[in-house]
Amino acid sequence: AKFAKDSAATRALAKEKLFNGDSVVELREAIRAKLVYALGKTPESARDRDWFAATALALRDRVIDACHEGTGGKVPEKRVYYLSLEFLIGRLLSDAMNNLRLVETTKAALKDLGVELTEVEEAEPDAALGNGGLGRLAACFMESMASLSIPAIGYGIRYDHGIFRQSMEDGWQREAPETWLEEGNPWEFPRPESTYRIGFGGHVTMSANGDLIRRHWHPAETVNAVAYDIPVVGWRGKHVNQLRLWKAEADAPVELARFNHGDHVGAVAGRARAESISRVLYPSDSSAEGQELRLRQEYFFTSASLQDLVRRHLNERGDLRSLPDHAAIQLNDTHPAIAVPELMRILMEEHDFSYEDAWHVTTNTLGYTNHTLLPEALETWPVELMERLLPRHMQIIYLINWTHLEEQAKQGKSDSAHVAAVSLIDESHGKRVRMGHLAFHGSRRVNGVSALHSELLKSTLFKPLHDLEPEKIVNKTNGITFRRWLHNANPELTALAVETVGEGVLDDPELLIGLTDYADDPDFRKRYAAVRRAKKRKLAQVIVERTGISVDPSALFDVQIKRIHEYKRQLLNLIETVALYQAIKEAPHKDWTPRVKIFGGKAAPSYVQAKLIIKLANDIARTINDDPDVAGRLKLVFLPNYSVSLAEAIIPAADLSEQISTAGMEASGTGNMKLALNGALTVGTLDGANIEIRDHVGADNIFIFGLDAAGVQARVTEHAYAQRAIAASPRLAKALDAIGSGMFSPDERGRFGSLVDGVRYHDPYLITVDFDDYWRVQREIDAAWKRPATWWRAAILNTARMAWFSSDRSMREYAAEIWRVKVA
Ligand code: HBZ
Repeated sequence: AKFAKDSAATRALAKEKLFNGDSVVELREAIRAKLVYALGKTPESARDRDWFAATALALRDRVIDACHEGTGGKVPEKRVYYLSLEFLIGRLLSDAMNNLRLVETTKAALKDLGVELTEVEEAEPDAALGNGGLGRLAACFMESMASLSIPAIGYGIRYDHGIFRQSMEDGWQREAPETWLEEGNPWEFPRPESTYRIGFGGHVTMSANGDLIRRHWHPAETVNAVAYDIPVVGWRGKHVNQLRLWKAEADAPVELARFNHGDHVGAVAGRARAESISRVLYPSDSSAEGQELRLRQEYFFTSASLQDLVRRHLNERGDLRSLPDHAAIQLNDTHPAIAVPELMRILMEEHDFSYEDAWHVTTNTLGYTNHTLLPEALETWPVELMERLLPRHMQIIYLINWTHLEEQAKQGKSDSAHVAAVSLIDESHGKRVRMGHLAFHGSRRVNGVSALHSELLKSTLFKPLHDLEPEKIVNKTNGITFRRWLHNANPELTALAVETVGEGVLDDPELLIGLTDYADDPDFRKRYAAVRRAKKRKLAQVIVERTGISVDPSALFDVQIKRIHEYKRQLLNLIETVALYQAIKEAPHKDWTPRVKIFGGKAAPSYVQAKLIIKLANDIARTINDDPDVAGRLKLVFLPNYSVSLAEAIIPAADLSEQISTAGMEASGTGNMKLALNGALTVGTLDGANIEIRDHVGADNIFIFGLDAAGVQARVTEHAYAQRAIAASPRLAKALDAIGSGMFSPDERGRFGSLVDGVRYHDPYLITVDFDDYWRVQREIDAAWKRPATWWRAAILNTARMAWFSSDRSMREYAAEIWRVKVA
């Protein structure tokens, strides 16, 4: 390959030694070498995807250098193991470049090669190994732990197919498989030497050795778990952690006996069954999947991870009794809760621990984070399925439960109501293992993800267990990594912040508070608004490309982006849109505030109502976007295939952030934090972390409406609350009539009948009860938009006061109060 000429920019940058002595020329030649020698392409034939892979490989080398420089092979005092069935990490290139401080260098290096960095970034597929908030939280936490130099390994599954790709067909959601690994993954290192055998089924035998009775599990089936590592580089490249994802492989690729008998197809059939474990992410974020394959996934990755960390601990320390001193294992929801009996099994069966000693080690090593109170999302597994798939674990669960209930009896608490409430087994509809109770009981600390949510854990879901151990539940309010959600997603706003309060703000988000001094400065307001305007122009372009709808960047961009779920109340927003549409049509000459309502989010493929809500959004859009009576005042856009990278485009362009869940139902929310940090004003209920956001940004700079959690709890006990609310609100009644009678679905007038009837006669999410107050606050927002000085002041104060919601803060709190690991 011939050498490109150094551009002027390259010559300027080449003089600085930027990182690890890397100059533009060195990086450029490294990228070229990867393209030619690792990928076998020529610069002339390379596609953007090839340039992406070459760039990723060149940067990965630098991440590894940073890794070796940082830790220098030292054994850390204590490691955090974050077990999660989901890591929604998105694209990694801009993360890696930014944290290595190589953005400008990479841009110049690629420019010399005749390639645009933005095109290369766009060619990276999202690693979409998660559904929503829970998976994205795990990704933010991994980045923050690396940035804080907390030694950590994230453990999960290397799904071949992440969350499905969503498209719209006549306004209906269609799902297609996602194929992020199709062209390989340049970030990962396969580690076939770290392979573990995972057993399923079979039977348990006993043996006696003197007084000691031992039990041994003989699985009927084994599957291999093979490690794939993705390095996670922290801020300024000071520390690198690993995300270790497990791939399922058949124990023996072909059954030789069958193969030799000529049964060539049968010989590989078992392989498909084994490998199906890491094939696909379950696409539901709101109801526990009762399928056997799901339990297999949970046990598969939990067992592999525990075997791996036990082996590492033995290599480093020699004795498992000290595990709690050197390892903290965090369970991200109950998906890895099988860790409780699995760690017990490993200690008792493979390392001769007594039950008591094993219990001591287990309960001093595990921590459990709860993310939901919704009953349909709480995992329980039929005892019969557990006995068949994990017979030894079921025995251990019974043993743990027996010991637990004996302890209650000793304290004189053996009445049947109490026993039923604290037991690990639910016997009310067939016998089922309560995974939340199991995780609670097996952990040293249990945490909720916002102040309200943690209090509700104590007073509702875990009340009976909390009363027994009042110190166990702690609150750890969620956070977001500012590196991705401010610096990378909004470099323009970041540059303005740096210029205003200094470069230190990149390291210490608390310095954002310095922006408060400029909230009343008209010149600064103008610049802040100009950044937003530029982001809105870019988003408008994305919108027209993906939906064909053109929107006016000077309108108020009103954004609701999140999974589609009834409790998140996209339907409340849609009904208000219809009411507004009707109001505009009645008084077309009034001075309406121009709005663009932007929705994005996936519905679980089996969630009928959620999919109907998407269709309703698209049907309303079709009607109102073409109506000349409201032209320029109201538009509705449903952006398909909402993802991490789409969020990065939408969030900096949002003026208004819709956080309108029924109070008490959204555990925390994290999109609310991303939007407020980027200066969108929140319209929200007193739910989840919205309450804490209000406390930080100030009640004058957020729009709160509706019932609070106590109000909801009281109202649902009242008779016919929905009918009464509708009778009291002609506006609501009219909007519901329009939807129910087919105004937006002339091709099928009854399409939304069930949706509207659900609201009229049942309304478990209290849409009717909150509607009028929502309408009121929205009109207040219309008025606020017409006073730009106060609007932009409030927006600036949001950005200035959101520092506390950095996931660095969350991770420091976990480190100090749950994991007991030191942070430098
Ligand atoms: O976890 C979300 C909560 O709804 C949200 O309020 C919170 O901010 C976030 C992080 O703490 N929960 C989820 O995202 N849950 C899931 O994605 C999920 C996935 C598989 C399941 C159940 C839930 O089986």
